[in-house]
Amino acid sequence: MNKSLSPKVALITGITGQDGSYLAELLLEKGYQVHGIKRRASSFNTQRIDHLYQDLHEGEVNFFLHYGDLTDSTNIIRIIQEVQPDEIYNLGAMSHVKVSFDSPEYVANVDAIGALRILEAVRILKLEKKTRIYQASTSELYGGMPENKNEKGFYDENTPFYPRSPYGVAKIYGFWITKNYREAYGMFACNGILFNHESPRRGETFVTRKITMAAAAIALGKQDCLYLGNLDALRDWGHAKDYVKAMWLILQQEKPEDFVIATGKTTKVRDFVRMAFAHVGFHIRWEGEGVEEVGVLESIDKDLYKKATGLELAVSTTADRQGSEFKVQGSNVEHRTLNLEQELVRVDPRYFRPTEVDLLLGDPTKAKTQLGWEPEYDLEGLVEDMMNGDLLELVKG
Ligand code: NDP
Ligand code: GDR
Repeated sequence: MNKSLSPKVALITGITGQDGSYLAELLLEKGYQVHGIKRRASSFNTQRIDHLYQDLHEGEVNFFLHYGDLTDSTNIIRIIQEVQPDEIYNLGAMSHVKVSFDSPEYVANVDAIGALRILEAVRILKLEKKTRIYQASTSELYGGMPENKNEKGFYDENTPFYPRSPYGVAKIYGFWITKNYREAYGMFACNGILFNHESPRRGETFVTRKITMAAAAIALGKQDCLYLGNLDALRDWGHAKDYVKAMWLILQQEKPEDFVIATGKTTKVRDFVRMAFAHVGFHIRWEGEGVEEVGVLESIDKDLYKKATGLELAVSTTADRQGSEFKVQGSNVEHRTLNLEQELVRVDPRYFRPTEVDLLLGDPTKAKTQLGWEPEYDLEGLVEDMMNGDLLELVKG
């Protein structure tokens, strides 16, 4: 798009989050003027978008941040009035499923009524014909109910919902109110039903990032053990960079519709753990059952270790047989040893959820055929990207 002609204007809620930051980059690349809503916080919360910041005093600016909150309809209306967006991406949410059991009312306010506030602001401001709206819906709507899968064994656009957390229940309101405003007022309002997507920018308490950060720290001798909850949960994991492209495509269609975005493959948490550790040459063996289960360091491929970390792993005892101790050379911390047979992963029931979503597996056929959406990353590529990001942080640090 020629930037001297008037560019399309996008407003992103949740711009400081994982998806918001990648979407902002994508839209800026496409020549959009991008506005984002950020919350006031007592410490910095803009790390993911700091590289996009442009000084208002210097030249042409196409990236703007506004203070705001999805719980405050007055400020939502004011910002939308000021910005007059062509497209709104409502990504803002309390997005942690486990935490939603601790703050269910707040989640309802932000994730459910927040979506309504956006839709209603557009209607109040009579922007229904101008402004297209993307609502960040989720595979959590399905709740992983096995009986609801389609005949091929997937969850798709026609699968019934059965949410299993206050987060899922709040998001189901967001889904239906978006659909209702589309049908009632003819608004271009769409749901992307996105399955789990991750990246080096993923929040540190989601399971994939928790695993890659720990695998990197353990490999560098900076952490002893990783504590996890349900190792048998199955998730359909993609890369956030691919998924924000789908968000944009959904709003470029002729007709407003809802789309499932997924990879069509599912993997157990324990296998994600295995892949993350394998990246640094660590082979894990699982032992025991239930809360007693542990992931033990069985062997180390020192060449792979060096390739991933750039560091040597020297054996500090005679041979790398059972019980051998390794020294991580060049690692800038006091604690620097690793032992074969060391318990690298343990189960902590504190991370179990009162109701769990056991299995998620999405069918992206509609997105692939209608949107022409094709992900670039597979799971191996995702793990590699996340591990490299976390190793780099630690080696630098
Ligand atoms: P993140 O948790 O990384 O980001 C959430 C964003 O919402 C942050 O910018 C956060 O601000 C903001 N936010 C939280 N509360 C409020 C509030 N009260 N008012 C305004 N903004 C608020 O989530 P993701 O980027 O991973 O996900 C983006 C959206 O997509 C979310 O709605 C999520 O529920 C949904 N989703 C995510 C999937 C995934 O696998 N990542 C899958 C399917 C759906 P702050 O930085 O200040 O905390
Ligand atoms: P999820 O993501 O709940 O699917 O929601 P999360 O990474 O939190 O959990 C995935 C699975 O891993 C199991 N698990 C653990 N989870 C966390 N967070 N921490 C642990 O220590 C741990 N151990 C095992 C969980 O029980 C679960 O089964 C994400 C969020 O991004 C939502 O906002 C989004 O809507 C959905 O994905 C699709």
